[in-house]
Amino acid sequence: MEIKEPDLTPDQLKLVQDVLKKSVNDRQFRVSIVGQTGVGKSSLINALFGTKLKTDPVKPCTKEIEDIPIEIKQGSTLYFYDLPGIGESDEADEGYLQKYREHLQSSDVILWAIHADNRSVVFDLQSLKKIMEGYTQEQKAILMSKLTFILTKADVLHPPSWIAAKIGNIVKFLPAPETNSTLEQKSLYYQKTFIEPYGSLIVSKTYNDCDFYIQEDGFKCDEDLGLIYYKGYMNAEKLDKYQQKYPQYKKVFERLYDNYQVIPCSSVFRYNLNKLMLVILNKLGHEATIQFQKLIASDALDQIPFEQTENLCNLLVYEPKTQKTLFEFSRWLNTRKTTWW
Ligand SMILES: Nc1nc2c(ncn2[C@@H]2O[C@H](COP(=O)(O)OP(=O)(O)OP(=O)(O)O)[C@@H](O)[C@H]2O)c(=O)[nH]1
Ligand SMILES: [Mg+2]
Repeated sequence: MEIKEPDLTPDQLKLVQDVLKKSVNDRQFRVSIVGQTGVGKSSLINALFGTKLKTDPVKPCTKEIEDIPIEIKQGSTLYFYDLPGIGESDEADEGYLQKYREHLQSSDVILWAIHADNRSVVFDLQSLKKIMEGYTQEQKAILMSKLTFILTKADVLHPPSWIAAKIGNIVKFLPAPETNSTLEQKSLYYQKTFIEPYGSLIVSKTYNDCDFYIQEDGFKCDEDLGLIYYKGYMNAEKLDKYQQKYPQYKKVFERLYDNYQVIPCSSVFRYNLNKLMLVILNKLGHEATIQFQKLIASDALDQIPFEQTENLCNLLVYEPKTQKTLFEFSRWLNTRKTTWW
């Protein structure tokens, strides 16, 4: 599906940058999660914040927008919004897309969740287009600048096995190199499909913590608010080029580049949740990064207590002839616990 967006005029660009500025006095940060039904949106919020949003293994579940206020420090709240999943039925989708259209305008960051094991893109692309129907160029640019695509349920990509690294009494899940490479390629594929076509419209921003100043096309600094903007599509080649030319600003380019990343994650394995939260906070701005530092400081989002890992392994070998269970992974793990580790 070829999409060619005309470039923004200087006035339009100024308007987009103004909307993306987050006033330091507006201490309510809003993050919304959207995507097809069943991709694991509610589960992801539960994994991030220990909430108990309803989830369902079979049928569409979230029917109304749920708001989840996360107050880390008094007076500054991070609002997460769980939206109903699209793809339920034509009639339901019409209402949901209308809700998306209204609600996304007031969100600061929008997570668009896609099942990691999916490869058909038409439904999501068409839904994105439907949301933007009737949008002006500036509104499209604002929406695309706020969007981050995520690949959910990354744990379903196997074999080869995922690696559970046991560190003391906690476990961190990592994909085996082959799975990691598949995830990287998938992320690139979705980046090319969903982000690149709108690349010329996207305005990415990050905070200026290093007297950043360069004279290159696409970059602009807002000295009053300490913000750096980049307009356009920052791909891996551009990142590499700028990092080589200005090594002192490596971290700035990295943060800008992160805004265009498609992030694979898993709620079940708690994989990459820390990285996802970091990208969200960076996208929300410096103020949010300071206010909600606690969420990412300890790496706890990616950790699972060792005793809970046995519930995540599901192999049971049964012989119908003898009606015997020959092997059950969780039991095996239990017997090894005392002897192995
Ligand atoms: N393997 C695996 N399953 C997951 C993961 N996250 C969610 N699930 C399962 O996927 C199913 C659907 O999850 P939900 O969180 O209800 O999905 P949703 O996107 O909120 O669905 P709607 O509310 O209908 O839009 C549930 O059975 C979850 O247990 C994950 O990271 N890995
Ligand atoms: Mg849900």
